[in-house]
Amino acid sequence: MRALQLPKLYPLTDGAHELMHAEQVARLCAGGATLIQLRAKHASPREFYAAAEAALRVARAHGARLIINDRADIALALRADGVHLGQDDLAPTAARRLLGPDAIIGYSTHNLEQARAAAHLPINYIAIGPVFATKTKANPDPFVGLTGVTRVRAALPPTLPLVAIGGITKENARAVLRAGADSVAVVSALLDEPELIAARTAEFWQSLEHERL
Ligand code: 3NM
Repeated sequence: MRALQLPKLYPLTDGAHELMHAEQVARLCAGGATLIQLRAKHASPREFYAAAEAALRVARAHGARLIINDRADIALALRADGVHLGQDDLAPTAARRLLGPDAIIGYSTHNLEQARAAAHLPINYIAIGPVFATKTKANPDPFVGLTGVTRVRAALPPTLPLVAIGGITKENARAVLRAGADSVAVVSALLDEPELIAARTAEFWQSLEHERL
């Protein structure tokens, strides 16, 4: 398992969006995204596979990496760059067995206890969230705030990258990075207006590049 250098901005696609996943990926890549997660909560496995196949083709054409949310089987079948697992998905140890040492495996946690329990799993990054209130996720856990990010960072091995998610915008992202996250995962602040996805992504990047961490 190699150490993963995460980009500071990690966009996710949204299955509820009016644009298809592949088109969301195209616009996110046009704005400079290099690592994207495909998130399709209500798709059937067959729909999910087809959407992921199309999105992966676009990501590869742009030289970006694509992580599949929830489904290690689909990541494996498509030779995607990795999988992002939730607390109720296939366990990270089993996903690692399936996908091998080179796949990126990310793992969602929602509080300090879960993050501590995840620290020594065979994963490439931990996500903590929601940091702030979010409308994107159904039944979100209580938000952890910036202090939650700092506490989780302090409880993890320094070499394990931390992704923060939930309610993150261009305006609050720098504070989240300063609180200890290596990367911010973002849905609505990038995707809310279909015509502005590339521009919003580019502006988000610019706002982070001025940040000296
Ligand atoms: N996971 P937005 S919060 C997909 O807490 C997701 O693990 C979360 O969307 C978690 O950037 C979240 O629009 C939604 O708030 C993120």
